[in-house]
Amino acid sequence: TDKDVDVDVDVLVIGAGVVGIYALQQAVEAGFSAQTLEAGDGVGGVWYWNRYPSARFDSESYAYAYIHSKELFTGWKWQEEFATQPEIESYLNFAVDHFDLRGHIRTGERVVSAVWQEAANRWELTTAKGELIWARWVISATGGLSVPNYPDLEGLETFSGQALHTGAWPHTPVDFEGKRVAIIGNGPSGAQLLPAIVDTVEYVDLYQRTPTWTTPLNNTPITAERQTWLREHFEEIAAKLGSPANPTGFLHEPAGKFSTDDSPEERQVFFEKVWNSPGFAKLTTNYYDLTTNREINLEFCEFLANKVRSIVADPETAERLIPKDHLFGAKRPPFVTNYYESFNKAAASLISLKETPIVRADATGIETTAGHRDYDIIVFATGFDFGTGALTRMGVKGLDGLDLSTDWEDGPSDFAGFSANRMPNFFFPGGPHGAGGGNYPRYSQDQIDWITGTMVYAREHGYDRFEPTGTQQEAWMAMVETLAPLSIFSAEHSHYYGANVEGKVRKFLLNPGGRAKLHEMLAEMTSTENYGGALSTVHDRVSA
Ligand code: NA7
Repeated sequence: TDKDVDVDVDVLVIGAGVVGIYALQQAVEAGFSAQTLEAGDGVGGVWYWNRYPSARFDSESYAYAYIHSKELFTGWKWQEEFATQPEIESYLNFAVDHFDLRGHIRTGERVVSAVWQEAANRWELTTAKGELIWARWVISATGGLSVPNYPDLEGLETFSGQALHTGAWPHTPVDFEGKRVAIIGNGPSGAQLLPAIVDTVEYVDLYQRTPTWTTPLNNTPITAERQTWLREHFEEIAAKLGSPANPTGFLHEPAGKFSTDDSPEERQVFFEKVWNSPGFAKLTTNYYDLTTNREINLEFCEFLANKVRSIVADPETAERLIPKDHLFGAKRPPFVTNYYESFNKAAASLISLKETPIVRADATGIETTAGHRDYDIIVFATGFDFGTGALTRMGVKGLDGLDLSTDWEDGPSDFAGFSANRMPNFFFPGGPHGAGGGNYPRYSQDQIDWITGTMVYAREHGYDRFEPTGTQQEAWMAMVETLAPLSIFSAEHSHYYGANVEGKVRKFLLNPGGRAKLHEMLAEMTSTENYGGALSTVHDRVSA
C-alpha cells in the first residue's frame, strides 16, 4: 500500500557526486519532484571517498567544476589551478547549498535493488536501511570509478596493521608519522600519495606492477589577477568548455602542428615546453599526431625517459620507473608533483612486482620473492572496477526481470553511454561508453542536459517512457566497436578496457567517438517526434 512507500517521486537520483548533484539540480529546476539517495554520509562522491593525503584534481579546478551558473562560478574562488580534495568537497557542498538542494538529498542510503514495475510504469527501489522508493525516472549517477578494486592478496586478513584503499579512505585522519608503509599501485592515486607522505613516514615502499608515464602536474596558486580574469571571462570559458566541438573539454589551446612541422631539434624544445605545461596539456597541446604516429610517440617517450633518468639519482630505480611496454597515453597518465623526486629520499623504495612478486601478507607485513618487509599501514592504490562496477552491483532489474549484471556479463551494451534497451526510464550518465577520454564532467553535463531535456519533452508530449530501441542501441555499439581500435588506450594495460580487474571481460568502456559522435547520434534520435520509437505511451505499448 501507498503508506509503506518512503519516497514517491518523478526523478530519483542515485549518488551525490559531481554528476548526481548536477542531475538533481537540473531535475528540480525543470519542475520535477526529485530526490537523491547517496551511500556516503556526505555529498561529493569520488571527492567524498578519496580523502587520502594530497588527493587532488589533475584537471584545472574551474574546467572540472560546474559551468552552467555564472553565480556559482563567480561565487567560488578556487585556491589552486589543481585543487585538493578538501577544497573540492567544500565546493560541492557549497554548490548543494547554493542551489538549495540539501533537503532533496538523503545521505547514508545505499540502493540495494531497483526493479522495474511494468504495470505501474515505474521503478521500485530499496535501500540497505529498508527504505522503499517509487520513481518514474531513475538517474543512476553512481560513478565510473566508485567501486574499489582489491588485489587477491593471500594472508591479508591476518595483517595486524591498518589496511586502507585510497578510494575508501577513513574519515578519521590516518597518522603516517614514523610509520612503515606499503603503497600498492602507482596510478594517479598511488603516485599522488607517495610524495605526500614520504617526509613523514619511517619508510614507504611503492609496489609497482606496471610503470606509468608520470609527468609533473605543474600546479600553481590562483592569483588575485587570475581570479579576476576567470570571473570576467565566465561566458567565454563556459562556451569553450561546453562546446560539442571541444573534444577534450579543457581550455588548453592545441599546438596547431604536426610533428613533421618541426625538425628533431625543434621537437626537443617543443617537448620541453610540453613537459612544463599544466596537467592534461601534455596530451591536449602536444603534436596532433602524437597519438596516431608511433614513431613520434616513441620519441616523446624517450624524452620522458631521459627526464626520469635526470631526476632519479639511482640508475636502477630510474630504469624500473620507465615504462617499456606501452606508449604515452596508452594508460591514463598520472600528473603529479614530485613523484620521481620522492625516490631520491632515503625513506622511499620502489618494489617492482614483475621482478619480485608478492608471495603473501602476514601479521607484520608483506613477503615478496625478495624477502619480508614490516609494515604498520598497507595502502591499496589499486584502482576501481571502472565503468560498470557500481551499476552491476545495485540489483537492477529491467523489463521482464532482466538483470543488468547478467545482461552485461560479456561487457556492457548501451545507447549513448547512459541508457539501455530493456531498461525503461533508467539513465546512467557517466556510465560505460559515457566519458570520451576527456574532461569527465563536461561529458556528463552533455548527457544530463539531454536526459533532462528528454524528461521535459516526454512530459510535454504525453510520453511516459523512454527506452532506446534495439536498433538504436546496436547503432551506438557499432560506433563504439568501430572506433575503439583507433583510440590510444591499450587493451592490455588500460582500465578503460577493464584490464586492471582480475577476471573482468575486456571490452572498451569509453566513448571512442567523443562528444562529436555523442551529439550526432543524439540529434539523430531527436529528429523524429517519438525519438525513433524510443518514446512511448501506454497506448503505443498496448497496441504494439
Ligand atoms: P588506476 O589508475 O586504475 O591505478 C591502479 C594501480 O594499481 C595501477 O598501478 C595498477 O597496476 C595497480 N594494481 C591494480 N591491481 C593490482 C594488483 N593486483 N597488484 C598490484 N598492483 C595492482 O587507479 P587510481 O586510483 O590510481 O586512479 C583512478 C583514477 O583516478 C584515474 O583514472 C583518474 O581518473 C584519477 P597496473 O597498471 O594495472 O599493472
